[in-house]
Amino acid sequence: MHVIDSHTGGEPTRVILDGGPDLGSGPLTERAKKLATEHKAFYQSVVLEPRGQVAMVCALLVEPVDPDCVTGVIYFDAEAVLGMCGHGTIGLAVTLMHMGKIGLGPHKIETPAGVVTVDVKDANTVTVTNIESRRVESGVAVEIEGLGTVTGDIAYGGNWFYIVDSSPVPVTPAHIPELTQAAIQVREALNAKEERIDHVIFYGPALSENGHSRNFVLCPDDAYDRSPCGTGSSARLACLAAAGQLSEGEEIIQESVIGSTYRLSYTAGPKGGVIPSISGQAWVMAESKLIFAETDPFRAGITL
Ligand code: PYC
Repeated sequence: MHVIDSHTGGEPTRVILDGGPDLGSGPLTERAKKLATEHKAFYQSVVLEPRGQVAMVCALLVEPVDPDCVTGVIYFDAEAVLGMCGHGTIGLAVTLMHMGKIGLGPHKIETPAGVVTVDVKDANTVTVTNIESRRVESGVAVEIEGLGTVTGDIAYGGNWFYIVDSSPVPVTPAHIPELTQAAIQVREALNAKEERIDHVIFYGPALSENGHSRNFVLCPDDAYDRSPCGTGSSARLACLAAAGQLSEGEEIIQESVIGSTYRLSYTAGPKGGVIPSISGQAWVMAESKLIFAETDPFRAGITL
C-alpha cells in the first residue's frame, strides 16, 4: 500500500494511493458507509500505532462520481469515517501538487459531504471552499461533573460539532490533558441524549496579536486536532455569522491549541448557512510503502 504523509499546521494526513478495499462505484456517502461498517479492521491497521499515530487522519483516494473532480476522497481517523476533513483536504491538495497530478489554481474534490474546491496558491498554501455549513441549535446547556453548566452551539461543517465559546479550561498546550478530559465528558453527556456530536471545540482568547481566538478540538478517536480544524472552523463561521458576530467577507485568523493558524472567511450560502473559505499550509513529510506481514502480531494495529 503506497501512502504519502503530510501535515497541515501540525496535524498529519496520510493519503492512501492504492491497496484500499473495493467500495464499489456508488455515491461517496454509500462508499463511506461501507468503509465504516465493513472495513474497520482495514482502516485501523493504517492509522493506529505502530504503523500510524494517534493524531493521524487518512485520506483514501477513490474514483469521483462527478467527472469535474480531480479525485474522490474518504477521510477517517482511528475511530470514525468522516464526512469531510479540512486539514486533510489542504494536505491532499499539497500531496497531489507534490505528485504532479495538479497544478496551481482551483480544482474540485469530491467528499462524502459534497464537492469542495481547493485553490492551490503555491507548493504549500491552499484555500479550501467547503460545503455550506450551518448552525443548527444555539445555547445548548449540559451539566458536567466538576465543570458545572457548559453551554454551546451545535453546528455542521462537514462533521457535527458542539462549540463552546468560552472554554471551561484555559486553551493552552499545558492544559491539553484537562481539555481532552473535559471535551470527552461533554461529548458523552450530549450523546447520552442524542448520538450526533462527533467533535467538541472549546474556544479561548487568541495568544497572538492578530488572532481572533484559539481553539481546542477533540476528534472522534479522542485525539486533539493540532490544526485549527477545517470543518470545525466552518461550523464556527456558521455560528459567528448566525450570531451577527462576523460579516460576510471579513477575514479572521484562527489559532489552534499548538499555535498553527488558518485564515477564515465566508460568503452567504444559498440555504441560509455560510460557504466557508479556509486558508492554510501543509508540508509533505514522507512517501512510503506500508507492509502488512502475516507474522506481525500487530499488523492490525494496537487496539487496547
Ligand atoms: O480539519 O476538518 C478538519 C479535521 C477533522 C478532524 C481532524 N481535522
